Amino acid sequence: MTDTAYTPPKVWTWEQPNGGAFQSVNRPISGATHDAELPRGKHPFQLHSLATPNGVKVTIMFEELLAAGHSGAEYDAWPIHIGNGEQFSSGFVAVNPNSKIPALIDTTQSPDLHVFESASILLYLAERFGAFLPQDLVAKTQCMNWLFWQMGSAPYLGGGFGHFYAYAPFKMEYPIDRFTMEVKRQLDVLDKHLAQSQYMVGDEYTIADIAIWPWYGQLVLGRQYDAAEFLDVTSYKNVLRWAEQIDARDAVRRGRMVNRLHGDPAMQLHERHDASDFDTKTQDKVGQA
Ligand SMILES: N[C@@H](CCC(=O)N[C@@H](CS)C(=O)NCC(=O)O)C(=O)O
Repeated sequence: MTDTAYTPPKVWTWEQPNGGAFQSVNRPISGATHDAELPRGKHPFQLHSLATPNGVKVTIMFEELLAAGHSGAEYDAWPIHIGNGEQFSSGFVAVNPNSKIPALIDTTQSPDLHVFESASILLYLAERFGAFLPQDLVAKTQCMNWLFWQMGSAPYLGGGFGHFYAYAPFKMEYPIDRFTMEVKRQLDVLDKHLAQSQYMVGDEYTIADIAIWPWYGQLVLGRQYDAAEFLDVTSYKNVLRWAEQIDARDAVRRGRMVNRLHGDPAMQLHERHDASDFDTKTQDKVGQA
């Protein structure tokens, strides 16, 4: 593959490998590639995920629910190694036919209820526990506006900017320019909104914050794509203020640790089955044992 003008053929065909960080994983077809059941723990909720921004939304939500006293939100969190194609196991595909983390099973429903798409999971849990979702029609609608904004916007950040800036086989000016412009516009949207508002919906911390922070909050905190300087993230002062405020929450720190398989060993809790795991089962401690 070269960085020259491309004339598409009449009909596209899949020619492996096509380069990039996910070339061994991505395919143009859906469905299971192999038979494997998902593991199952003892808690009401079984989460199959990874500590990417989409995964972290859900682990933050669970940790926030538990911190707020919703003991019915106890969960087992199992890692899905997406680089090894575990999202294409028969067990995972049965829960999420789209083969993307996060995927959740509510075992308290009969039969088991499968929930996929991170916003659907956040909304499901918020309604189930009556938490982090405003009751009032106006505030709830504002919360939904920003929740859906995140779901529509983040693919430009992750699949667009992040892919071409960090994961593509070589740097290409056109897509990097195109998606940088869009991501900076999105950051400006957030910055103007957060100049007027403590959280995404007034002074109430909601699932809109929980959805947006793992992507845009962590971006301005310099944790995404090694792109903080390139995007001049510190110029978005209101986003930074909001990002630091949410980053300081204990439940957010715990949520970031769950199903994390890379980075600082003290921040990696590969599986989460109990609140005590944060003290005893992080990789720095497991490594010492
Ligand atoms: N819209 C989905 C996106 C989920 C998603 O893209 N998950 C990625 C990790 S962040 C994944 O599982 N990728 C594996 C793959 O593409 O095969 C959601 O919000 O849940």
